Amino acid sequence: MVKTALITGITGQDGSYLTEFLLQKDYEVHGIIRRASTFNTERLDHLYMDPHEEKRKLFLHYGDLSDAGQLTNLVYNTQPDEIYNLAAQSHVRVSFDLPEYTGDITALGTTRFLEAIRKSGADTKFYQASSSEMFGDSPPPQNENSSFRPRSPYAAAKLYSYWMTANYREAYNIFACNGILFNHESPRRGETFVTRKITMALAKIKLGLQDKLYLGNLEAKRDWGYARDYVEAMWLMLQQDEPDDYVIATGETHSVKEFLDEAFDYAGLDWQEYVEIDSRYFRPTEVDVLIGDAGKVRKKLGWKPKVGFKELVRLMVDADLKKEELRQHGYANHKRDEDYVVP
Ligand code: NAP
Ligand code: F7E
Repeated sequence: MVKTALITGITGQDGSYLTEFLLQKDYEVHGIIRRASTFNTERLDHLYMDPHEEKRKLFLHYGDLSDAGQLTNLVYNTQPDEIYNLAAQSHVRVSFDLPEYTGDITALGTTRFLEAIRKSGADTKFYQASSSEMFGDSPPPQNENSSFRPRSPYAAAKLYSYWMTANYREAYNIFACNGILFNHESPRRGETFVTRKITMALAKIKLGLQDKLYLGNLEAKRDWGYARDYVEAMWLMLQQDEPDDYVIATGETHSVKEFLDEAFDYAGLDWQEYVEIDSRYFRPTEVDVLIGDAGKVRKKLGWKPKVGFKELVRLMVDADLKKEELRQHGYANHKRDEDYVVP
């Protein structure tokens, strides 16, 4: 039996890795994309299938987490076995500028989806992209039993979605899981998150195209894993007999400064010569230290990360250096094989 999955946020970092993963498992994948005046499908282009292709396994539909009617139509029409709700206004700093919009999409968007499942009566499993940000200043290491102390509009919105997911599980017997994922990165990470901002700037500095990198708080510590590893954990949660919530993390923490050390050392440069502090990148309230305790998922689902901190930093530096070099040689739209080919 071919399984069907419906993914929101399919054009994002995790959406693209999850799509690859599910296509390899022979799923039929339906993704919801937003209408934009510019193309927003770059992370999916290598998987795109012509609508005239008979054996097509990937289908893209217009929709938005603000549009409950369309979400209900899509759930009803695709009758998915599994739904992965990855869409969100996902940037913590931006959520302080757009608190209401972040609440509308990152919080209420989840309720619209859960209601779409309930109203359409679809027999589907539901994955909610919850976040370590929900722990805020809860003492580390954080696990499924730690208290939630959100420190941003984004975190508060994710926490609302977390509890709505748990409530629909209890109230309506929907197979709904929260994956509480700690930070995960990759060469496809959005360009304004700190890791990617660093590796992209480093590539330009190395090639003599940039001489300064402006950053905010270098003392913050994060538990950084590799996005490709983490999408497997999402899938595993929905393959169980019972729905549950799981922390996904590496169990190691590093400061932004340590990320700079590792990345610049690897490229043979000293970051102190290039990095300047700009207060605009500080947050009104910061999450100082995140360290995930992923003991439960390791024990119950047998999941553990494959890529560690050093390897992650290096693979991101390598990818951005290669991309920048290709751009310099005029291959503006060149897709790097190691980045985009399904392994
Ligand atoms: P991302 O790269 O920022 O992708 C976000 C996705 O959501 C994009 O596809 C975006 O579409 C879509 N989206 C945004 N607003 C939407 C709307 N109103 N309607 C429909 N789609 C909308 O995020 P990610 O890093 O892949 O993360 C995936 C999910 O996990 C997010 O919910 C994020 O908050 C959560 N999370 C991420 C991490 C992490 O470290 N990466 C950790 C924990 C939880 P466009 O391409 O059109 O913008
Ligand atoms: O910041 C500091 C910043 O924006 C990490 C999202 O995927 O993970 C992500 O949220 C740290 C923070 O990620 C800059 O203050 C310093 O302490 O890369 P980030 P995040 O805020 O941890 C969680 C788990 C999610 O769920 C989110 O969706 O780095 N920092 N200087 C900076 N951060 C940025 N963005 N830019 C700077 O210049």
